[in-house]
Amino acid sequence: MTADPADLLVLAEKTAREAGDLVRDKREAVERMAVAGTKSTPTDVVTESDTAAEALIRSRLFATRPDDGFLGEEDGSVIGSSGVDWVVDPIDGTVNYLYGIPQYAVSIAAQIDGVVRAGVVHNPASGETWTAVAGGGAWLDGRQVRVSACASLSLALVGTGFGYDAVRRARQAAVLLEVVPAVRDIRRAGAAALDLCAVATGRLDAYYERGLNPWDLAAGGLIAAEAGAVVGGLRGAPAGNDLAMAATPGVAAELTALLERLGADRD
Ligand code: LIP
Repeated sequence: MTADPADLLVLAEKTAREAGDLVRDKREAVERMAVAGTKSTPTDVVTESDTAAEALIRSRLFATRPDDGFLGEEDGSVIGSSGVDWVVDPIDGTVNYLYGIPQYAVSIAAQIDGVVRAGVVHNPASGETWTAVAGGGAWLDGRQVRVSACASLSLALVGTGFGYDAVRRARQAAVLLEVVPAVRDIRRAGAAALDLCAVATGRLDAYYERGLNPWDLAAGGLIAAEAGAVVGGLRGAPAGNDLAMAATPGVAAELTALLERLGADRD
């Protein structure tokens, strides 16, 4: 089956909106959302909305494209034969979702032959939807977005996040101690996909985090890059689990050098 990124994006956006309606309605139906289970640590939670949303997304994507591959946060991977692989976080920002904080997203990316070519990040609480196809720019609700013009790290508003493991968090806090005095301020909003979209939209000048999974990063990383952000890791590595950074070009080199000096990509 041929794979046009624009067609993949249409399917991804429709699916993300439907999944977003499901998770939002489920959250609004209860005062307190129950924890259905935990994963890497007792604070790494999953709700029945996470699993229901991922099941819906799988069903919709495979109904249209049965030969594709799939990598989801909650229910593992499916090997495909079409050359298209979907990388999905049904609820990025699950802890925010659990607490009723309206900062969570459905993130769906399409890889063609291993390269992300289309992505959508949809915030069901705000209704905001970011989209991109490779080479086609980044868009928020139909309006093209670009990174900020910040040209000095000391004036940069920088987002970050922390893992679920206490030992990792202690190390991340040690790095943060050195970052805080070097920048305008820090924001920790709790959803990597939305942090990456914030960089794309100029709401953050940069974002970095250690320990992201492919489903946290895939769609938001494309959107940030298509908005003009420098997206990568440290020491010449691509963005990935060791360290993911997205920054407006005016601060990317300064932030990269600082994070490399601090060993932000190491425990
Ligand atoms: C979350 C990320 C966030 C990170 C959290 C968690 P989840 O993903 O979006 O940036 O700081 O620790 O990994 O678990 O909500 O899909």
